[in-house]
Amino acid sequence: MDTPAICDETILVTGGAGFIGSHLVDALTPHNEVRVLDNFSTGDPAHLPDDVTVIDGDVRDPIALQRAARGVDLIFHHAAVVSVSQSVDEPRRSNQTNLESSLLLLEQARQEDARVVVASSAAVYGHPEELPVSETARTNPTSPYGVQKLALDQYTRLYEELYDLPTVALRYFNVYGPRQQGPYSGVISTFIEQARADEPITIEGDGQQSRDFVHVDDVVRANLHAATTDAVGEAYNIGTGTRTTIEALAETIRDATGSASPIVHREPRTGDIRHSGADASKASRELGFDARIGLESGIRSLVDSSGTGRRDAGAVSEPNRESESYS
Ligand code: UD2
Repeated sequence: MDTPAICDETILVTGGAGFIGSHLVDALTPHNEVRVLDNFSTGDPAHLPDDVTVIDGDVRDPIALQRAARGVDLIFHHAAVVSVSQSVDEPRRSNQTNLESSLLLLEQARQEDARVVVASSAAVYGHPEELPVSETARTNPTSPYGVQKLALDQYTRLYEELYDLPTVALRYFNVYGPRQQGPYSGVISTFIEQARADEPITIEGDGQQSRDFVHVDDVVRANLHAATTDAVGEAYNIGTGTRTTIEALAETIRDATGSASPIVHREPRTGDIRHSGADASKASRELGFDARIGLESGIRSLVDSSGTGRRDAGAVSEPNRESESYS
């Protein structure tokens, strides 16, 4: 199915300066009025196009949220504390951002009668009992982050059931692509950085653990399908349906970069999920969404691009920013 076009809408993207959010903003901006609510704790203003309205505020702040959501037709909710380990260290703090503010956002959406698409996660499944994991599998998160995403996912469904609000939750598997940066950026960007620097590529554990890696451009397409589907009030796995071991990933990245890096093993990560892979058939059937970018070509284009995919700072003019600070 072709990717649906979204035109002439007023759209809010929370976390719109972040990794996934900023790619979504790029796709929406040419044909819509797009607002971004971001506190720039991890988001980067250089990722934003010029013709977007930026509200520099925190999603936990009801006033900022109210202003950002006023008159919108559609909300994509990507603002979150994305670090699983941070959620383990500070469960209440991550809960405020990942759950309490999401509830504020759903309430705001109700007032505006706006459709909502939320970023959920494969973290809702914890250690999957079956592979590939389908949406009906047992949910058993192993971190506060996973509990928060599961609660958000369930609230999203409930808002459709109780209040007839059109909502969709997208359960992302391991997303990668340009602009993924910082300490919680994921194994692909870490390995590419290590390979480029000819430093050892560090596999945690035996490398036989596996993941379903999905390119951010596919994730953007999934969001556009979710924004236009009639099959609302549902959660969908967003992955490719193909699992890759971390060892195979390390070799693919070493080959793609032409690096001389040795591949080394260190201690496994405490609590690491052994295998994670999506049954992606529900999204295919009901949303008409199928991932198109295979891992090798995704890595190849990432390696061939100029690095993190950041814009040249000199080439970016300041976006139309409504600057406010919230503590
Ligand atoms: C992903 C998500 C996380 C959450 C979780 C749910 C990312 C970046 N994170 O965590 O938000 O949804 O899934 O289960 O997508 N590894 C190495 N060497 C390194 C770094 C990582 O071997 O230098 C291994 C790591 O031990 C793990 C695998 O690579 O087995 C993937 O790690 P990750 O941090 O990219 O993502 P994951 O699956 O832990």
